[in-house]
Amino acid sequence: MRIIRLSARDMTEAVRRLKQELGPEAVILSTRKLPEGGVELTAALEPEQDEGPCSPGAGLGELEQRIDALARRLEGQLAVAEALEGFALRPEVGPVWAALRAQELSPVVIYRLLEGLSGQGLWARVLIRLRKMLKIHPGPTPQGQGPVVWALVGPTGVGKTTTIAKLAARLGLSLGVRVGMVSVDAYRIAAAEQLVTYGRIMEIPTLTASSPAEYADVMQRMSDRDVVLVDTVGRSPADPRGITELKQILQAWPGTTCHLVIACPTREADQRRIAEAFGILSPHSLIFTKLDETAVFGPIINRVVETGLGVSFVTTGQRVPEDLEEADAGTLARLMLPTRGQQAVAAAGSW
Ligand SMILES: Nc1nc2c(ncn2[C@@H]2O[C@H](COP(=O)(O)OP(=O)(O)O)[C@@H](O)[C@H]2O)c(=O)[nH]1
Ligand SMILES: [Mg+2]
Repeated sequence: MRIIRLSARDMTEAVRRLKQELGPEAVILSTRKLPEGGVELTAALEPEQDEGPCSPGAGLGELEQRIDALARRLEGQLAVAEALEGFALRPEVGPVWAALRAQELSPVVIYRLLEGLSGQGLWARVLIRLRKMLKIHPGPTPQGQGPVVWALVGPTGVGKTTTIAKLAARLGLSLGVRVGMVSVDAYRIAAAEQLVTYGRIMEIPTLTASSPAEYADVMQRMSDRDVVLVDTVGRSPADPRGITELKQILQAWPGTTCHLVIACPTREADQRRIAEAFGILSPHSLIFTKLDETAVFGPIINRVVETGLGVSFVTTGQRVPEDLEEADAGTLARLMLPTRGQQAVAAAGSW
């Protein structure tokens, strides 16, 4: 039996609060007037009616079921909240909201894109806002005093090595920039071979390092270069220790700037985890790869908004050096419009 005692201004309020707290089954044991004014009420409840979801009586299976049910309810409520947000805007905004959601732009971003908009020409105005939101970061350009150092970091298999080869070819072979390449790899020296091979084919000096001291030494030897591109062995975002180790190596040359490589087809929640995990390397820009492998581009702007970083490059295929582009806000913004949005903008003449 559970006993509770509560005081209130008068009896009506005391009974209302008792029902609220213990439900209709509570039994009033006694009441008394308090000397300082108001009443005090003592009530009791039988234990079986008192059992909360986590009481020792509930079996594990039952608990799991209750948690599942709760999770489902929460998910449902979130979906409703999301929809309400959309409809709270103007009705003509609904289809635009839905189309942007299909591109997996986050509700927060969509809300910012559509806030205050109504009437005709919605897509054209959304395009303008998207373009403004899409921050762009310039690529590596020679500064004259010592090399500009770009280290590409990110999970395995996203295209870091390939992107470095494309960049090196673009800068070194087409623009005549003195390029050097460094492969940083604390464990698997074999992974450096891919870059060394590219270096040999393009006749670009390529060195490897697997400790802070080696990295500092190697960078010293690159001091006559305009741009040094640093390849890193991928780290799983689930392995913060590996990322910290990488940070220790890259810190040995303070001029190193990190640039986070994310594969565009990676799902939204995983991309967010990746950006968080690699955040300890304080990246300066974002590079999105494999744009050719997906038709969903919203996560690009989600990352820009969440991280506050600009996009420097995007890659659109496996060919070295062709499939690399400097990021452009207009082009990226248009990618995020669905076909009918693009048609609407084109028809309005504001393409
Ligand atoms: N479709 C497509 N494949 C790419 C692109 N960039 C890289 N790849 C491929 O992705 C795979 C892994 O690339 P790699 O550079 O070794 O990734 P790393 O582990 O991050 O260095 C290779 O097969 C590349 O050819 C791209 O933009 N599009
Ligand atoms: Mg690699």
